[in-house]
Amino acid sequence: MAPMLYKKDISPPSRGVLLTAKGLDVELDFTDIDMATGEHLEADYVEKNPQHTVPMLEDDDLILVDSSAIIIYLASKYCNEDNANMYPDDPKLRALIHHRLFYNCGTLQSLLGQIVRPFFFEGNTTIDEKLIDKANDAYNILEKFLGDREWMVGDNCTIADLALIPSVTSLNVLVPIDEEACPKLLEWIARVEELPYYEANSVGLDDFKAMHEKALAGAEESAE
Ligand SMILES: N[C@@H](CCC(=O)N[C@@H](CS)C(=O)NCC(=O)O)C(=O)O
Repeated sequence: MAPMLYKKDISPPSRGVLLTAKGLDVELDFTDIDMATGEHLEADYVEKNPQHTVPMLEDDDLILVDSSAIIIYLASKYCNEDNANMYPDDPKLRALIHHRLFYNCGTLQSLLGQIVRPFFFEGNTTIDEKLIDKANDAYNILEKFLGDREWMVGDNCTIADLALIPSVTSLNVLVPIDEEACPKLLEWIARVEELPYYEANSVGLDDFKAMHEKALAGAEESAE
């Protein structure tokens, strides 16, 4: 039986797992969890995942929460000789990949959460200046992670790129990346968009953009 991924496409961490599964050619089954109707808070879901988040992976007796942990598990289990460079054996490259995943979880996802909550759910479409500064700071850091390379770690696309792209492209909807300050970051986004399985991010990103537009329209309406 294929592992079951509980996810929602609009959720950036869910998209990181979807991209990784596609990139590694892993077959998954899917259950959509509708957070708008509180499915993530229902007793049977919370029983499995006390953190009540998506994504969550169920693979036989393993229940795994947090996109970074899921992405590393899929890469550890399913990397083969055809895609070994997505999660290289070299301990130093692996350490850098893990670092980018931790940066995604600790900084980018946390920042997105702080901006998204008031924006999408409380009708407050003015983003706090401090959060805008933090987003620009994060873009500058990512620009430096890239350096003169095309990918976030090493010489090819790895799971680090697949984990980061949903957060970066979603944050870019809310706080646009400054072209002059971060040209390499924008080139990296364009490079990832060329991956044959990029749709695993773009479908949910379109939902995210639609929700952003709806929040802006709602705020305009209530101002009239
Ligand atoms: N670090 C976690 C973040 C997961 C997360 O916060 N997911 C959000 C959706 S994007 C969620 O499920 N929120 C519902 C809740 O926290 O109750 C991961 O990478 O999986």
